[in-house]
Amino acid sequence: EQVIRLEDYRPTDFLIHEVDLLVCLFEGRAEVRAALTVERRPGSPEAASLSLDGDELTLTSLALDGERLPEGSYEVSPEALTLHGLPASGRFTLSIGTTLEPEKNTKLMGLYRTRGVWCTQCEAEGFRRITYFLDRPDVLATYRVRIEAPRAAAPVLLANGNPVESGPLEGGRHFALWHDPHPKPSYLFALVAGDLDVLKDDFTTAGGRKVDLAIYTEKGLSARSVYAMDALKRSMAWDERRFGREYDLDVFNIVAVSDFNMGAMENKGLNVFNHKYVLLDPDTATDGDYAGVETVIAHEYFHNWTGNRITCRDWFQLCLKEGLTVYRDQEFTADERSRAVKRIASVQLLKSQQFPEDQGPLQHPVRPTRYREINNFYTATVYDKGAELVRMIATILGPERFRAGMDLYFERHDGEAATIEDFLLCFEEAGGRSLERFRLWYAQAGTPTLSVRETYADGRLTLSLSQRLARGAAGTGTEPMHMPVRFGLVGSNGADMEAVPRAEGAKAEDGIIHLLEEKGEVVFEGLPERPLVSILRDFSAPVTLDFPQSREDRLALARLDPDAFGRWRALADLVGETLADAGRTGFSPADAAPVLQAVAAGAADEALEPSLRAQMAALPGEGEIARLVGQDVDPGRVHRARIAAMAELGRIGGESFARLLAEGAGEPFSPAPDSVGRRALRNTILAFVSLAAGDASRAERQFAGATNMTDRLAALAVLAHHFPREAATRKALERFHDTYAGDDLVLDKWFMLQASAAHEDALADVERLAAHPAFKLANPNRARALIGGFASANPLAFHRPDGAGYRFVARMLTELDRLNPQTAARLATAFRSWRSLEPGRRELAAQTLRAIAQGKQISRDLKDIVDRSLQ
Ligand code: B3K
Ligand code: ZN
Repeated sequence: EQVIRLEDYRPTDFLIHEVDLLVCLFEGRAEVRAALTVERRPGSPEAASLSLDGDELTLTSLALDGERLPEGSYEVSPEALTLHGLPASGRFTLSIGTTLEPEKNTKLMGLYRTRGVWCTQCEAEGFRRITYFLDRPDVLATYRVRIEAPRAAAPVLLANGNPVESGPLEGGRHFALWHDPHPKPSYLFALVAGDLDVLKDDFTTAGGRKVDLAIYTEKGLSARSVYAMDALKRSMAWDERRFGREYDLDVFNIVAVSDFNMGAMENKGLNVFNHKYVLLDPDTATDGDYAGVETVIAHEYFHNWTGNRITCRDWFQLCLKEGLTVYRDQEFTADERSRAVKRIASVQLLKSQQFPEDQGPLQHPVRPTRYREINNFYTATVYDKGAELVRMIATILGPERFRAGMDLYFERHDGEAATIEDFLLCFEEAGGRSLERFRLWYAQAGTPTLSVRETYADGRLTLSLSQRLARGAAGTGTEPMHMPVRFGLVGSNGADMEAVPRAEGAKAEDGIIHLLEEKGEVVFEGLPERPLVSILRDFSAPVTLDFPQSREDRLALARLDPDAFGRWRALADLVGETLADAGRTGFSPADAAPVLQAVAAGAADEALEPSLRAQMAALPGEGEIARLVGQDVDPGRVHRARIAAMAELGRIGGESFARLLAEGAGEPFSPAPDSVGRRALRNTILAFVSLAAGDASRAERQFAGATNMTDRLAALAVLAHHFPREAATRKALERFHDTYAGDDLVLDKWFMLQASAAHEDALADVERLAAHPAFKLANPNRARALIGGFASANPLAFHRPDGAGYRFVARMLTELDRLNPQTAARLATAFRSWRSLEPGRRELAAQTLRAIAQGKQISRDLKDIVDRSLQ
């Protein structure tokens, strides 16, 4: 099996300057003719042949400057086209004909058809499924694309860049010609043809360019893209304000499709989206969906500069565009909504998704150095830890110098395919500070532990810090790294104390301790009282914190810290420890009482914005508790501990929770943050109260009376998860199904909700759902709802002690792998923490993984994940 290594990178021997594509679409097939303007790279050997990538391609014609190539001057297979004896200098044109079957393309990479719509997905290596090409991100060309298609099936014809010309052809066909003046790598190519509805708007850039905006959706759905359009316009304005980045084409098009391997794709001027991240209205979408649409719309738009104008030299540099763009979309949401709430949500995601990856067999550095299948590296580590690294640069440099570094990066590398080194150099130059100890974060995998110890006497506080990184599955280095540690010293009056530190082995400035060595010490003198140490504010470094701070201090911080994130962190860490203990030895109401009282107090604290109260109230998920338990995890015990804690919390919240629920009932829907926060708070509490009372009737009433999907689904979740066998639950599920039977996005929620319901018969339910007429394995959203809902969101059932949950998932994945390897591989990561299970389950999970690996037709995608999981 071929391994691609970073150290083997070398530039191509040939350049491709221009791509002229003719794509003729017919029912059942597509004919592609590519005319490539090619030139031998100055200085590259004259004898070098040109080897173009292909994937399942059929060559139909081949010519060099209009002449057919003689036998023997080339070799062709579905995977490669190699040409010998090409001109030593000057430009020449290579014309390549291929024929495709989009209807049979279930991998959803390259050109495929979804609900009658032709569309493409090229990142990372899909363009080679359309034509033979140097399909790598450092080959930048301008594209001219002519699409010809039957007008009835495809009145809308779109490609990258600006529209040039369109018109009728014979036989009911028509054409459109598009030109993209910005040189781009092939992974950003896109084409769409179909019968679509459209929502139009426009945006005028700061520089005065009027941009036509359009969101295309399947027939009858364009009213649901109003919010996405609003998010797009806000994103465009924000990128101008915050980063000085303007849009650079006359049009910006978004197309929403039903069958898509991931969230969305940032193709130049023609973003293609999973319709889940475009279509919304209060009746069919939850507040979480609204947040998802806003984030993904912004993310893909921001890629226009971080990804498209400046792209990646090779796929090892993926975090250069992804980590940076996630950072940018997080900042957008923080600016548009609440900074503290967004930061907490990002940290929760990091801990629940990236930490387990970093701490298990799929561990890899933010910039990997080898891969077998690049599509398996679109991970939480590359995206979310990648964003944390950019955030740390901003923390280390401060906002002005960070912005100067970004400006320099845009100026210096515009139009180029860059590397992490290029990026870091811009910040070293603009920031006037070495990032030598910092750059190790890109190379060293794993979650470091930051240990903090405090001693106080006579107005003198000493903080001793140390860092440690254990070598994990990736086998990378363990050197000390530059860790910015944000902190505050909180007085009993709830205000930060002014304190000037003295530091050794560390530097402290502007509320940040810079730990650069393994150990460091900071001393504060002349303090009026013993402060409460609020450490790692803003989660300023992605670490595991080891700080044996007393429970009293943490409970005080949860009440008093003037930093909202600090309040949440103090409380969340206490809750996490309490539930981890319960997950090891069983839940003890007496032990948990003070912590749960603090949770209830946080939920009821009217000084906090509602979303923050909801975050204070939420308990960590079972996966997160399992991670905190660490070893020999019994997922059944973790589940029972969490349920017991929820019920106990409902009892503790008592009257105050009942009041909160009563107050909000009947509040009209609005997507505004306060309204979202109040719904989140009420729906979090609804589960606690229902469990405490052992009574489904509140949830039943909320389900029946709900005026929006958030409240309806939350109530249904309480019924399905906690009262699975009650007749009312069965009736509610049926009613929900019948109401939304024609709506795929809502039906996905119906599958997901049942797949994730933890109870004795969950597996039988999921097997029944897999045979439901509406279950379609070939649709990634549906597959993720059922298989992902079960394997990743239902630990109790997935980790059944008899291994039947594992075997069910293995069967589904093996079947899915034949249709769509990328989605199968992604879902298989549900096994990634198998080594931390108790011995019985550990052995059963390993057996299952080995059985998948031995499958006869296993794809490279799935095999890569399974092999690495087992290593
Ligand atoms: N760049 C795409 C992801 C492509 C995934 C390819 N397997 C979406 C995004 O991150 O914006
Ligand atoms: Zn991205």
